[in-house]
Amino acid sequence: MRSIILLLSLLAIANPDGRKTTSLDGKWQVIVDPYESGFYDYRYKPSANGYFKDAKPKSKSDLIEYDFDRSGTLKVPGDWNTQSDQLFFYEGTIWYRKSFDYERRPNTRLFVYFGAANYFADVYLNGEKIGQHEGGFTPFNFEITKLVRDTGNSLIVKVDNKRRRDAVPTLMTDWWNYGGLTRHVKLVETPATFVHDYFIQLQKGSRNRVSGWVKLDGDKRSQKITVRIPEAGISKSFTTDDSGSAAIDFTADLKLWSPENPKLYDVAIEAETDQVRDQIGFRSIETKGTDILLNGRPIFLRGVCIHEEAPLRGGRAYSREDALTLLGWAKELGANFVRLAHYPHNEFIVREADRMGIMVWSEIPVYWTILWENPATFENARNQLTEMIERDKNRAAVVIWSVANETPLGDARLSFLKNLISHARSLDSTRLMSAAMERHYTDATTQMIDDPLGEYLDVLGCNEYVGWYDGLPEKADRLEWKSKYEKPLVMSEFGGDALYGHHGDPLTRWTEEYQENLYQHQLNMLKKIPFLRGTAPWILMDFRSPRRPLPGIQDYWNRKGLISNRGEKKKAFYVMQQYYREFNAEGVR
Ligand code: GCB
Repeated sequence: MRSIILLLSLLAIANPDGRKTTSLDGKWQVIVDPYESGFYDYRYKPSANGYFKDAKPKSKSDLIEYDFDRSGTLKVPGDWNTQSDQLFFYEGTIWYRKSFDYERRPNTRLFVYFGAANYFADVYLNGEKIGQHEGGFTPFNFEITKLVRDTGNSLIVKVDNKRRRDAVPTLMTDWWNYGGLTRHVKLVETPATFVHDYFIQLQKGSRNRVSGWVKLDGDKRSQKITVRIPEAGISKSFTTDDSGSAAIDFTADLKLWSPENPKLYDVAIEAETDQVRDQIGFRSIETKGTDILLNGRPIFLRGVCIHEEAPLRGGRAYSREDALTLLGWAKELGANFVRLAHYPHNEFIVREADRMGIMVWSEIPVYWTILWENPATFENARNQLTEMIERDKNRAAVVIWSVANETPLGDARLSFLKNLISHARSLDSTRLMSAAMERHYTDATTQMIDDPLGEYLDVLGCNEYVGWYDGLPEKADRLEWKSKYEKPLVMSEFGGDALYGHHGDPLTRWTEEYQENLYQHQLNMLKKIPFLRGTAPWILMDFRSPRRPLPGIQDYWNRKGLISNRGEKKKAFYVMQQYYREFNAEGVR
């Protein structure tokens, strides 16, 4: 069951007249349920009287074996693993309950919106199931207009983060499986017919033609709508058709968004029954031969990869403050680009990137060895791709959608990814498509990019660990890179682990000196690749990973950060910073 009504990005709604949002953040009562006995009966059949009923004994003889009121609490937003030592390694089900009163205004509709729940959510209001959602990193919502009561509502979410072979991501990843209601939860009250979604961007290849669409949802589908950009003197009206949609198309003289001038315009979408305001930047992004062109001019993506790991405190990042710290460090490094790995990050970081002038690569967790032949796995990946694009399609910062990371060659994988790429293009024809692909040695010193996926991408992405998993750092000096494709390459990962404060000679693993040396040799190699148009070292900050147990060094942290999880900069940070300083303001050497 997919959510039928899309409420867009909640951060878009700056206009409180027509819409009202109420936060459900804070403490929720929780029941930890490793056997899912609040969901299944002893025959492992779905139970009619599960915990979602939020029942209370009606008499002293009644048998009810749970009680939300007397159970513990967890903070929302927030992963459960870092809120309690007992839950640190927990993978399974936790039931969340929030009680609330709500007086809905007349002629309105009410939705409950979740920024993300990792991984699978079953949602109930007042004992009735209102929907379910799969995928841990994208928003979803359900309409509760008819079910909500003025007082005493019980909203219950069963969140299950058990890993599954057929899921996206699958069983094996190199990041922590933080479970829970990891992003904000809100009630959103809209007019009976409301602006359901819009796409307002420059048309591909143009720098002055805005085109897209607006969609209404509700009974009064056919309305006059006006798109206004006051600062640019734009006020254009359109009429939505019987299905509530209108195409929009107009020319405008706009200051274009770029890292040097991340200009955002106030944009208003005014229907007869609803109004939405957003801040939107306009820019073009294209490729020509091996160049990436931003607003028609070649640009080099001076990047860094980021996991959604909270700076300083650890756990899943979810806030604007987290985003400002991470992007602030990226800026200090000299970056004009971030790769948000390996799943869609929270909306704050994308919004802040828009404001700070940092280009974004955004991706879905089609990571390593997904079940390529399973139709349900494909549908799931496709849905996560849809939800990622739906949320962030109006952000100028986002220049690349990526569909996969280090996936193994094969026919089923190729057709899976081809289908994802064409789906993404059908939703958004304006951005560049990429993926971190496979590559191989044709001889001891030649790296060849010839993954058949390259044919379908605009930008080639490649992860390589020369000097870490692949030889010692000086191996990079001997390598030559070749590509079968006349397309730009972004080196989407490279690096090695170092524990901050651990010192030794440049050939001693885990030391800052080893990592520094590795970066020096890497950069010598990268500078020689003629079709290289971007770099995103792995990674900005250390992040938690169950695959990294080495005591005293890793302690379940992947230590490839240029910055430690406590915010300390390692020596390699300054090597990368120096390299980025060699570029001019437009990012070209
Ligand atoms: C990779 C993966 C990334 C890992 C990294 C590593 O190639 O894409 O998710 O964390 O290597 O540290 O091994």
